Amino acid sequence: MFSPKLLLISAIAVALVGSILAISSLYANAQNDEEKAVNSRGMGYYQTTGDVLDPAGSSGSASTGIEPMKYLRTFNYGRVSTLPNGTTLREFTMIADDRQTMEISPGVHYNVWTFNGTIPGPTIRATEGDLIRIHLINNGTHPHSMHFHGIHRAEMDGVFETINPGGQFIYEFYAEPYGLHLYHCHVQPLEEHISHGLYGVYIVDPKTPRPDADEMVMMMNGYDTDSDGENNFYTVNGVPFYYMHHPIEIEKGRLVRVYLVNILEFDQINNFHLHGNLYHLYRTGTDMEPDDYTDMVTMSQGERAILEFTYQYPGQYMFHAHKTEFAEKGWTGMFLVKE
Ligand SMILES: [Cu+2]
Repeated sequence: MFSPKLLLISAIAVALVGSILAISSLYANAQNDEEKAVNSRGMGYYQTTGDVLDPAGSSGSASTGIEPMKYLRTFNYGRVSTLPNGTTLREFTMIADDRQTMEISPGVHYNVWTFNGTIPGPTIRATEGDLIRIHLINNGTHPHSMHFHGIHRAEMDGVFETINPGGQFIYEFYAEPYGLHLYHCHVQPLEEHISHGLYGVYIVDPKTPRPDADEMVMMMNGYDTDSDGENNFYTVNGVPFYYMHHPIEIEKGRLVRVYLVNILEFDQINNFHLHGNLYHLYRTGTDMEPDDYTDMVTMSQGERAILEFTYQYPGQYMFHAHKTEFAEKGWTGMFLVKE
């Protein structure tokens, strides 16, 4: 039904169309690369993340209870007064709740368990030797507690005295030693109480303060949104990919100090890799001499470290878990170094 001549003409036509398509697709790719290069928010890196949430084009967070940019540099020093013996008293009210549902990632609603309505809970900060008084109120439907890392009496450890719904408890202890610590609920099953969000950072400053720096807190966590004992999302400071959409602005030549804590449930390890730079690493922050000068630190649950670095060159630098699965499921962010 087709003549050989007609077949030849068709073949040439197909080849021509093919070449045009190939050339235009090359042009489109070049354009895309150009767009990516000028896109200050680095979007487009995650176009093929499969069943993992793809945040490109989304706002990054619709939550009110999880505000990574606000959380990053907010330190709570408590209600301060001075005791007759001269000791500084810092009082904090902490309200545990487990009834809220929050959008932890665009379109993903999850039953969050919170201290003071946020994930992570407020960063508590004091100076070595201060007396800390925590008023815990349990507004939830499960028993909860607060277990602080650091040195304190056994009855202040938050393990045996679980606070029932509607109950209250006062924890009191001295801030020691200086360093980077954390707090979390310690009620069984522990993995349930931690994975739902009952944790926060606790910083004890040395009496002689550390050098001036742009200070920030980073809590590495995850969410098991389908309750199968494995995380579906990984984040730093509560929202997957948040700092890819909202890079953390820092100044060239200025010392940056990151208080980095790992609370990740279910997975054995987590880590932090910095691009284009190395940092001085102070494990647990309990010594003023660094333990390492590196761009990689790996931590198990409960481990923490202070990271100090200064960028010499302006531009965008990623930081992320050097565990590809975590990075691709949300644990990726960006520093924007400005002149
Ligand atoms: Cu709890």
